[in-house]
Amino acid sequence: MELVFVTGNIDKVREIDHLLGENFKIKYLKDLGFDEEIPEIYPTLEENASAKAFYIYERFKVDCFADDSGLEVEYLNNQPGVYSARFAEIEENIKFSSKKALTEANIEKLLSLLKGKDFRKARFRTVISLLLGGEEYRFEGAVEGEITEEKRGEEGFGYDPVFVPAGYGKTFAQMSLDEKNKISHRSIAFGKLVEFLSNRQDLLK
Ligand code: ITT
Repeated sequence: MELVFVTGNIDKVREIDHLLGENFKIKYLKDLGFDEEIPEIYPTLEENASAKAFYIYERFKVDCFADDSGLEVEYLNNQPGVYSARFAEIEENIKFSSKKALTEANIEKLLSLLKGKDFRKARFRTVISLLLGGEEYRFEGAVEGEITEEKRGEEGFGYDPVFVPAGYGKTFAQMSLDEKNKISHRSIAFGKLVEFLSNRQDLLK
């Protein structure tokens, strides 16, 4: 059973491949000979995940799934959301030369917008859109927490140094990957996808 993961990120493919086991063969965009950037232009994670999946379905007529993730901060009306990856670039007209510099700037912008605020609730959210025979199924994972006042920890990526999941006294960046994966938005969403696929093999070609 073949499924295409609409991503250019081989690490994400390995992770899901491992979770799904041998009954499924996961391909990714490179396997289709596709290396264009699919535009992520919509204001919600749901729309972006769907748009990416439909883009590949229309083009190749293959069963596929796509994901989109972001950080939603309640005080900021759930921003940066879909703009999480490039938060420091939007409305600023700046381009950062490296991913590391952009991540630093994203965090600085977030901390300065929340400076002096007590209300710091936030969540990481992942949405997956799965298309089987052109029919869409959606899965979501979220982890609630709070934004710290300063960075803590060296592990992980993105906003991990400033996010403390509810019920934990440390940031995602102070956790091992295994520890983070037990509770993360992405693993919750992918867990739901894996459970669905394992129970509904009849839907797959
Ligand atoms: P793709 O190429 O797969 O789109 P991406 O880096 O855009 O990779 P996501 O869509 O999963 O990754 O996430 C968008 C941004 O949200 C990401 O660049 C981070 O800034 C932030 N983010 C998502 N998940 C995160 C996590 O687990 N820890 C920290 N930041 C995260």
